[in-house]
Amino acid sequence: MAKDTYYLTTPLYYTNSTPHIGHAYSTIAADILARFKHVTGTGRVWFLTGTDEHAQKIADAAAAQGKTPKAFVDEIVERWKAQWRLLGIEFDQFIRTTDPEHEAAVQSIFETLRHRGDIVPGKYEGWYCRTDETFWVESKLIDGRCPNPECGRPVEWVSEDALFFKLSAYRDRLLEHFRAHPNWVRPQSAYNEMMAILEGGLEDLCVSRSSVEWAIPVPGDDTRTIYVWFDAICNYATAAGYPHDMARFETLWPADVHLIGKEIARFHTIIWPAILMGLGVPLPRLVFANGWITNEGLKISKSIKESIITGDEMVERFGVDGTRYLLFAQAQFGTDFSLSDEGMSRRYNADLANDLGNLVQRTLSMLARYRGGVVPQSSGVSTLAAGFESARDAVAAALGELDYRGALAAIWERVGALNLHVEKTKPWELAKRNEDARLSDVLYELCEGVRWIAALIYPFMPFSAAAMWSALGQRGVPGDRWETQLIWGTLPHGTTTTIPPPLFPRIEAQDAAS
Ligand code: ME8
Repeated sequence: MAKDTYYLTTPLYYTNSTPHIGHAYSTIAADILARFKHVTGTGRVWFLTGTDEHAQKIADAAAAQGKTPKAFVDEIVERWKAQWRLLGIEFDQFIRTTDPEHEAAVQSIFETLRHRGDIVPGKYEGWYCRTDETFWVESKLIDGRCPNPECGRPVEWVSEDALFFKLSAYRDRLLEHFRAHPNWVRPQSAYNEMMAILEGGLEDLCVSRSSVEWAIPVPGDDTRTIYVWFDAICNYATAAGYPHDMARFETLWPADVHLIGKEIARFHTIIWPAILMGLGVPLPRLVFANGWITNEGLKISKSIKESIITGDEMVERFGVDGTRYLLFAQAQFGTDFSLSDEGMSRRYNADLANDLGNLVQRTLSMLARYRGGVVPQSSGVSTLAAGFESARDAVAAALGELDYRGALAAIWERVGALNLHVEKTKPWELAKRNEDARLSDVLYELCEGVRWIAALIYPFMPFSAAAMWSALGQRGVPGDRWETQLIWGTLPHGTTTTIPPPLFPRIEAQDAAS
C-alpha cells in the first residue's frame, strides 16, 4: 500500500493539568490545516492528537489528589477532549500513551533498537530534575536548581545503571539530513538552533529509569521503565499502526507535518529522527515549531498560575470563531506574541464585528429589501472576480506554508474590497433611480463575494462560515471543494437566502479591574 493520506499531528499534552490557550493554539493550528486540506487536497487527511500520560509528575499530581495515576488520567483526559470539542477541533484520532496498543508498540520499538545495538547498558550519574524528567549537566544548573525558567526546582544527584540510546552515532546522518532538507524544520530560527546543537555534538540519551514506576516497563526487566519522552515521541508512529499494522502505517507515513511548540524541537528534530533512522523508517516531511503566547510578557504556562488564559475564558468573551481568528490574525506563525484583552477586543470589533459582520448583514439585508431575498440574474460582467481568484491562490499558497496570518490578511483584503464595492456602487441609490439591471449585478456580486469569503474562512472559522453558507442557501461543508466551488459566478440565480443573526456582536473593552 502506498501513502495516500495527509498525516498531521500535534504534541501529546501532559495530563498533569488541564488545557490552556497555549495548548489550544497548537491544536487549532492543526485543525485549520486539516480543514484546509479537506477542502483543497487530493487525498485523505488524518489528524492525530492526544495525551502524554506517563511519568512521575503525573503520578505526583494523582497522589496529591489521593487518586491512582490511571483514575486521575482517565478523568482529566475527558477535560482535554471537551476543550477540543468546545473549540471546534475535529481530530481523527486521539492517542493516549496509556493505550495498551501504544504501550506494546513502544516496547517493541525499544526491543528492535536494543537488538540492533542502538540501546546499550551504561551508567548514569548526574543531576536530575524530577519535575522536568530531564538530566542536566552541572554547568547548566542555576544555583543548584533546574535551569528551565518555568521550573527552577532543586535537582537531585542520581546514580544508576541505565540503558542508553546511541544518539551520538546518528549525528552525522542527522547533519546530512538537515543540510539536504533545509526546509524540513520551520521556522528558520528553529532550524538554526537545531543545527547549532548538531554541530556542537550529541551525547547518548538515557532511555530507562529505575525510580519511575508510572511508565512503560522495559521489556524483560522488572526494575526499570522506559523514559517518558521515548514513550511519548513514538506515538506518531504507533498511532499510525507501527509496528502492529504496517499496511495502515504505509498509507499514513511519513507524517506530513508534526506541529509542536518551539521548546520541544530538540526531541522532534534530533531524537525522534534518530530513532526512526534506527528503525529504518523515513523521517517526517516537516516539523513546524510554533512560538509562545505570552500574557503581559509571561509565557502562558501551567506552572505560572497568573499567566494562564483558558480557552473557556476566551470563548466566553469572543466566541469560538472569534477566539480562533484572534489567535492567528495577530502574529506570524512561528513567532512569540502577547495577548491582551485591549488588543483582542479592538481587533475583534474592527475585523469581525465591523468588517465581516456588517458586510454579511448589509449584503443579505439589501438582497431581502430589493430582491425579496432571492439571488438575481446578473449580466455576468464582473469587476470583482479577478481579485477573488488571486486571493484564493494567495490563501492556498499561504496555508501551504503554514502562514496563517498571511492567509487571513489575503481574505480580509477581499472583505475590504466588498465593503468598498458597497460604498462605491451605493445600491440604495441604484434602487431609487430604478437602475434595475445594474442593481442586480451589484447584489449578485456581493452575494457571490460573501459566498467566497465563507469558503475561504471555513478552515479558520467553521461555525461562522457555515452560518454564512446556509444563509446563502448553500448546503454541505462551506467551500467543499475549492476546485468546484471557487469558480466565480457559480452561485445560481434564483437561490433563496435568509438573514443570519449577527455573527459577531460588538463587545466593550474590559476595564483594568475586571
Ligand atoms: O511538552 N504558547 O507537553 P505539554 C504556545 N508532553 N504554545 C504552547 C504554550 C504557549 N504559551 N504552552 C503550551 C509536552 N503550548 C510533552 C510533549 S510530544 C510527543 C510530548 C503548546 O503539555 C506547545 O505546542 O507541556 C507545546 O509544545 C505544548 O503545548 C506542550 O505541551
